[in-house]
Amino acid sequence: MSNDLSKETLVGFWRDMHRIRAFERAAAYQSTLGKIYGALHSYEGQEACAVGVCAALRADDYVASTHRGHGHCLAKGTRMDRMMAELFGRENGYCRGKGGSLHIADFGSGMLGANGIVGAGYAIAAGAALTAKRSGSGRVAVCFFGDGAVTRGTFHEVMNMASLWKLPLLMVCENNGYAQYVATTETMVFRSVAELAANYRMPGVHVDGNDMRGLHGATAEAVARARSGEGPTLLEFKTQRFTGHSSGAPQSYRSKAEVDELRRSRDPVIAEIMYSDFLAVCTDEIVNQAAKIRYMTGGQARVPLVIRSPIGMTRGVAAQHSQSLEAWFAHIPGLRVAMPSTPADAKGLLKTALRGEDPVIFFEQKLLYGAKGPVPEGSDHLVPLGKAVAARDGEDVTVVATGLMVSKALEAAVELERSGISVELIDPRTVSPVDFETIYRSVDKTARALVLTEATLACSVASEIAASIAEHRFNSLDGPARRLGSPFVPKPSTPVLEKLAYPATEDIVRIVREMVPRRGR
Ligand SMILES: Cc1ncc(C[n+]2csc(CCOP(=O)(O)OP(=O)(O)O)c2C)c(N)n1
Ligand SMILES: [Mg+2]
Repeated sequence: MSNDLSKETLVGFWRDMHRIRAFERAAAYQSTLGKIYGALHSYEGQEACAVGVCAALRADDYVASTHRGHGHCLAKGTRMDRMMAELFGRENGYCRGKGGSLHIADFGSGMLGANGIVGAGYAIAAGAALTAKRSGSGRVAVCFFGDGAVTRGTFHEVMNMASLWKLPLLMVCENNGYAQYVATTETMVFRSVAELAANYRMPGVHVDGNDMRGLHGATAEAVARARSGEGPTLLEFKTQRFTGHSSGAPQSYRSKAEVDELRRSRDPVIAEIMYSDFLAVCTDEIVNQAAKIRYMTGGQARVPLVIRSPIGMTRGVAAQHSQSLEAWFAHIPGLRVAMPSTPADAKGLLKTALRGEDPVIFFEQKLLYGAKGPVPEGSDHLVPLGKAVAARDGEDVTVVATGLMVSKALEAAVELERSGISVELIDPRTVSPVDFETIYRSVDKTARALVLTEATLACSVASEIAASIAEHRFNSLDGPARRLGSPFVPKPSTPVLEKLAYPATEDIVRIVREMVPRRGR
């Protein structure tokens, strides 16, 4: 252990910790002024971990970080000004303003990136460690992760392979006791993360994350071990975060009474996957298990599972928190996929889903959480899955839209009405199954179809609907069925680019005008 750190070294560590804290305070201030757009996850309170670990590394060693990554970046040697520029969405930021706080990466200083997906760093760091080992560069890789990330399957997969292959890898758990709004004592059966190392035949070391000498010394030992080819080490630092989970996040987000009520009223399993983007980490369970078990067992087993998941755009949360991935699941036989656009439909579809016996993915567009509208009282309000509704009657063109796109289409319809174009708006309400009959009936009447989606247009449900209209209603159509969706780019974090990354009301108006002949208009 390097308990013999000099006074100069310790003062240097102290200074580095204060730099991180000053950065976090400045960023938080700019965020309250509205100058920083996306969410920030402050590292305040945990500074000793990043500083103590990174001080034991070489400049060319690798670090894979987390959503709470500012401290890791600064401790690894990134520049404050370019980091702040990234937070401001500027061209001179480390990721040219496209990644924002959650994705800061600077390969030049070995920083492989913060990441919006919890536990994503495991495979990235293990890959870097494998590269280091194969190339004989002598580099080591550090993977920072929180206690909440330990229950992800990839943790265990990487622990196994890293030990088996003796990778030069440091697995560094910053255990602050919480995963977002949940105490991890409620989600983990084990009381110490470090103790897991024994099962994977590697050293596991538990150190107080405020004990700079101890954590720096433990890291230095692990680094020496990794460089000499002896393989990985698991380090656990007991630490604390001083702020809420992220900027503006409440520190207690729901009451005990609410949780008790949820348990009491639970019938089938309700799960909530926060942000549909994260469905990617449990796709096997959904796609290969839940969706298929009824079929594969010849009907012996049912999976009455409803997965609620917020989907689509909201402000400034970028590429890993804004996607509309409904097409992934609409593609899978055995799953039903609902996408309500009104409060009444949200209630009616959810009740139907909960009463059913098969898995339903229930996508809730984030910006619609604030939507207002009448909601029928009582428990009998059921909306069948697979039954579309005409959100507006019209004569000249059929517009098909789900989720947030319904409100955009309604805005466009009002605008078009002023120039004498009458829009019929069909909301399928579920994208699997799709109520094609209702859509076809409308197209038979209007002879024109425009299908909207918030998702990337390529391979979208909108493409499927437009293709079906073209195939089955060729003789009814006056022109090709048109589509409008998001461009084929990951969602950016800056407001200027974000605006361009989604279909807008003006786009709907423009395309409908192109489709409907001028006649008497
Ligand atoms: C795969 C995935 N699931 C859920 C989330 C939402 N989320 C963001 S941070 C977080 C908590 C993570 O807790 P922990 O790993 O302990 O890190 P801490 O925030 O405490 O630093 C969660 C659940 C996410 N970003 N990615
Ligand atoms: Mg935590």
